Amino acid sequence: MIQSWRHVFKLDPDRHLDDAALESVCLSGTDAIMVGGSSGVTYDNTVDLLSRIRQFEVPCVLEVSDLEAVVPGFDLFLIPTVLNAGHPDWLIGQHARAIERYGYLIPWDMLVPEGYLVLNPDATVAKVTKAQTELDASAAAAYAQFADRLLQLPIVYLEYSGRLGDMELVAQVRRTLETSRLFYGGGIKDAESARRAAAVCDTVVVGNVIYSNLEHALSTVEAVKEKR
Ligand code: 1GP
Repeated sequence: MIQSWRHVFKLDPDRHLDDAALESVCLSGTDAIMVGGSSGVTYDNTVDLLSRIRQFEVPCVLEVSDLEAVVPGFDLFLIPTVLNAGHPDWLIGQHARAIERYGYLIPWDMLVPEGYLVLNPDATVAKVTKAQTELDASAAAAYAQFADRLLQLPIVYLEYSGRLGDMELVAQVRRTLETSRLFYGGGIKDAESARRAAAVCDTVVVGNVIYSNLEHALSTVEAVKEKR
């Protein structure tokens, strides 16, 4: 499923989106809705958002960030591992604990691992994971190659959440990838920034702007798709 995604909207269960806005996001032509956030994600707000999205046909996946908020009923479950985390908990520790506790319940064939590289030091995810964000393009490419060639992760995710990243770095990382799909997220606020990101990655993830400027958010779908 992820192989065909060019554009994804990421919705945060902890943020409010009224019904009309949610409808326009779900009917926008985006390839999927990813539900996730770095803080304030609970079982209840995740169930609530999923049931609202399920009124529409768009694929809907959960990016798991908190074990207490894993809700059944999504099409896939994306499991982030933060490659440049400052603490092994975010690389593998939480994951191992989850498997130990819930292994018998896990629908393994619905799980897709994502190798995250967190590159904006001001993002909540960088703070939570104590990510080593000071990576130049060749260091980022080395992490990405490790994820691609050795770990064989289907997704490498360059995460600049909250600000537009270094598109040269993104392009360099993409050139090194053999099979992993390159997701880019962070600071896409209009069609122009979406176009720039689309030119250098496989899948563009759009988050914040949905809540600050819906019209601009919707314009990113066509902008990304026209680059194909
Ligand atoms: C966040 O990568 C996504 O996890 C999207 O980033 O919210 O900055 O668009 P923005």
